[in-house]
Amino acid sequence: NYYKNRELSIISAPFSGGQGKFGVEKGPRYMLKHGLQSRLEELGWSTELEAALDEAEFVTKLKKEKESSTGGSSVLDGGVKAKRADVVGEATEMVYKSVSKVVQAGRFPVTLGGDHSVAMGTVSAVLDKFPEAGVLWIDAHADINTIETTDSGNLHGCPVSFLMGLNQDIPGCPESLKWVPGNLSPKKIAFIGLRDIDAGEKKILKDLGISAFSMYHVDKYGINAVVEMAMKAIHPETNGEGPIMCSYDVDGVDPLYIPATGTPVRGGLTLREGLFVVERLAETGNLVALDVVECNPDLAIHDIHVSNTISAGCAIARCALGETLL
Ligand code: HAR
Ligand code: MN
Ligand code: MN
Ligand code: MN
Repeated sequence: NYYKNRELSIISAPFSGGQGKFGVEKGPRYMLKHGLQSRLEELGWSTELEAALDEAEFVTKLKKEKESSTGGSSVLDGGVKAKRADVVGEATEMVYKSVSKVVQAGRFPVTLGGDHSVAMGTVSAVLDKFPEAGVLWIDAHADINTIETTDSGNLHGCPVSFLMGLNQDIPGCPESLKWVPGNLSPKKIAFIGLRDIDAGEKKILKDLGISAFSMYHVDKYGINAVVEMAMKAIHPETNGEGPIMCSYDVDGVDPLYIPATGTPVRGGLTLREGLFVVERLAETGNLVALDVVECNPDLAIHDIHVSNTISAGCAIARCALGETLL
């Protein structure tokens, strides 16, 4: 157990510029309003709140960028694509600084997104403190497009490629994102829940030999076996033991349970499978950091979709921090 003092910080990362839909910046505020902080306190954690960036300030910035002449265009010098790269670079570096402060102080960082681009900041900060950490990336998507392979140009589809340093030698790579250390080894990440991967991403996963457990594997082996295999994949020498960071995109869970998210894909994890993953991580005592990202209350078409999504997002955090352990 890496946090014997049971101290954590909830870090709000209310940022939406990694994709095109406003509303995902409201995720942290809604989860806090749902009572997340007191529920984590009830689990015996002493908690602090931290804001990596100002929600309103970045909404204004992104709206301005949208109205400007260059705002719509995503093609950069060299023909590569990266929408809103300046703002994404600025926001993710702010997230990096917040999470660094927390993790270096010996506190468990629970980062609430925002879109998944914020993980460039969270994972980089956690690797500084725990260089041997492995990352479990729970998602319908692999988020490993490079600025060359991305079709959409949305940087929330690219954080893993930045974390691995796959963009830094590509001509036209935005200066704003050069702060990312890019030192995540392809051997130190495993994906769970995949079901919507682009052709370019498939090639990267294959070429780099990255462990990826799709919904097919969940059906074939069951979620418990998949989590075991994933932990062993990121810590092969120690039979799965060692620090683990979990970057949890709520779209890994089926939209039946979590509908209010930007890129829902049917055929995902059941809510129980999705919670089991983090319950199992809590049980190991090896979890060192958690992200919960991509809750977008504005995309709900009924009120019940908002509460389902926000309560499930909060449940992911609570289970990761030990709620369901007996
Ligand atoms: N692969 C697509 C793209 O790169 C869709 C990415 C959607 N990403 C997220 N994060 N919701 O997982 O644009
Ligand atoms: Mn996703
Ligand atoms: Mn570098
Ligand atoms: Mn994602």
